This record gives sequence, structure tokens and C-alpha cells, in this order.
Amino acid sequence: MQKRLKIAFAVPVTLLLSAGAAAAVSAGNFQADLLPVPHDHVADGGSNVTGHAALRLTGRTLDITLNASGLTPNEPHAMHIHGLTQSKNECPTLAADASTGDPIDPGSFVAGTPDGLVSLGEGAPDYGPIDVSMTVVGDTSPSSGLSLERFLSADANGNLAYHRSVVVPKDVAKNLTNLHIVLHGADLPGDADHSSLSSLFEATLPVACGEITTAR
Ligand SMILES: [Cu+2]
Repeated sequence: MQKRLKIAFAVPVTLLLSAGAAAAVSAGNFQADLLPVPHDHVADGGSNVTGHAALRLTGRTLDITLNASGLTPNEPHAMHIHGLTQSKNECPTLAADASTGDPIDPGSFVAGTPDGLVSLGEGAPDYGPIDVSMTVVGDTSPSSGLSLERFLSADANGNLAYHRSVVVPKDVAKNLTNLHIVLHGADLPGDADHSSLSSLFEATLPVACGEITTAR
């Protein structure tokens, strides 16, 4: 409830500020420190994904170099730039675990009871919609958000190194510091298999998040 109020008040202020931000240069260096999305460590199997993204913007071309570790090995991980371009967005905290019906471990799931995991849906109010899909080939628009076959897989040690230059929408280029990067996908211990790919909940689970800031 407190968070909803905060967002309601934040919008008008940000709209005023964005009038000044519109004059911002459309070139420069940006970065994001990717830190684990907070989950209960029993529920997420000790997931501890960290990483760093270096972003260089030239016009609408964004050159992205992203390294991450601690990911579920040998599986693709959806990676996106998220957020409402016209307002400052935040990475979710564990308070986002509203547990409205996460389909994990159905044997013990009790609706309305926190399960210790911030699901895709629960995190969405914090990190907003997809702006850019960091695919390896082809389309990078939001519509590729779940095209897992075009996202990079982590190696056998759970490391991932991504580099691609993508053309981003104008409002994304102009508002990068309102946005953040989210990495998805974790095999959870709550089910019998050892893959995140048999469950949309696991494949889309946000595992790391980092707000985009200017870099020198
Ligand atoms: Cu995402």
C-alpha cells in the first residue's frame, strides 16, 4: 500500500523533471550494477546472480556489454531493459512478494501467503514494462521478451558475457537513467526437475536487477 502511494506521488514530480531531461544529450556512457533480486534463499535455491553492464549510447544506437555470474548453467536467460520511460523506476524488494498465486511448488502453496519469491508479475509494478529485449540475434523489441531461443545461455559455470549494439526507441535513448536492466530465469528447488525451462514461472523469475546510471 505504501509503495502504491509513493508511485502516485512520484509521477507528477517526474513529469515536471522530464521537461528538462528532454534536452539531454543523446550520447554518452552508462552503466548498471546488477544485484540479486531479493528472494528467500531456501525458496530460490541460493540464487545469487550478480553482474555489470556497460552501455554506450550514440544517437539511438546502444552498445551493450553485459557480464553476469551465478546464473542457472547451460540455460538461456531473458534479459531486458525495463521501465516506464517517463518516470524513475526501482528494482523490487522482497516486499513485492505479494503471493497472488505463484505456480511454484503447488503442493505447499497457500494463496496470499508470501512464498519468498518475487515473481515476474510481482516485480512488474516496480520495474515496469519491457523496453528492449537483449537478444543475441533478430528483433530486440518488447515482443521478443520471451523468445528464449534468441537469448544467451549461461555457460556450465553459470557465467554469461553478452555484447550487442541495438537500436533503441527514441524515448528509451533519452531516458536511460530512468530505466534498469533485469535478468531472468532460475531453476528452483521446489519442483522435481533440474531446469528452468519447463516452467514459465522459473524461466521468467527475475534474478538480478540494476538501475541504469551515467558513467564516466
Ligand atoms: Cu525482463
